[in-house]
Amino acid sequence: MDLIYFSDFHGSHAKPPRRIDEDFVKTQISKLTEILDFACDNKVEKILFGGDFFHSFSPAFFFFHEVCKVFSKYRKKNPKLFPIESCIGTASHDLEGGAESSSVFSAIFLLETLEFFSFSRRLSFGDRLFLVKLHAHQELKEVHGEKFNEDSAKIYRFRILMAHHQFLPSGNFPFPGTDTQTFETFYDLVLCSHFHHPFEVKRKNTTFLNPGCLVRRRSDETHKPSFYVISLTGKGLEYKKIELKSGKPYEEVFMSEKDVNIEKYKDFLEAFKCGLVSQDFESLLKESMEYLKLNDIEVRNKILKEFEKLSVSCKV
Ligand SMILES: [Mn+2]
Repeated sequence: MDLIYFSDFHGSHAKPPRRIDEDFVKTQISKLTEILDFACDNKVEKILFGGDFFHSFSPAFFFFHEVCKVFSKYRKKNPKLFPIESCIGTASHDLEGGAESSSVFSAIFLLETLEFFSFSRRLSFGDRLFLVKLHAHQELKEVHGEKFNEDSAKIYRFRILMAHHQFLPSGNFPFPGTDTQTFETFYDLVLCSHFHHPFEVKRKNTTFLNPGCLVRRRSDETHKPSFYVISLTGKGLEYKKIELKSGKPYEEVFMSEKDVNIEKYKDFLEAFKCGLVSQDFESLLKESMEYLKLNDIEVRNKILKEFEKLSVSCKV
């Protein structure tokens, strides 16, 4: 049984400021179709999507329509791939504005009605797979309630948690979240999203996978757009990361680094502000800049300067 996992599509009609695509909508649609083509050509049984399908509360109607056209086409081609199993992540972004008033939320329910997405809390595939979803803004403790007792562990061969949650690869990265090293889990696999940078972490019997965002919107998102193929076989659980053929090299996607300005780091700084408690800022910054492959002294100084302002408001 093969599954596909991808996340953080962040679809939008509007091109992010630093992207240089001629046609950003086309770029995004091509990534969706590449994944769906792969699924059709490789006997994939289910597609799992980690959340953040749209980027904002209000996707433009024409963009929404483009997405529906793609899904309709592939549903005809391979009905078994639908609905796509999804976390409501739509997002951390979309739900923050208030679910009731959000047109994205309405759009998502429309998509669900059309059977493109399923947001059910959990599902099982025979005795092979038990999948639990942690939607955005659900507390981790809610899935702790899903722990397997010995009996259910005997029934289901594979246990997967798909979570639109800020799982982080290590304890010292200055973003707020849950360290994969400290999260007790009974799952074979935790499919992560929300944090847009890819990682693979193995802890005891659990593997944490994050393919990163499928569409790169911010210029610190330097990875190649990828998805995972997860195979559940008689031998066990295997996974493979596949880079999208349509994913262009970083330099062809974003404006050159010469155009760097402090605007680019606004989110980064905000994240810093939230993540800081009492850690040593200088070393955190150094580590983070290395992680984000930033080595521009001028940018570093600008961040430090900005931080001085921020530190006034975030001292605990
Ligand atoms: Mn996201």
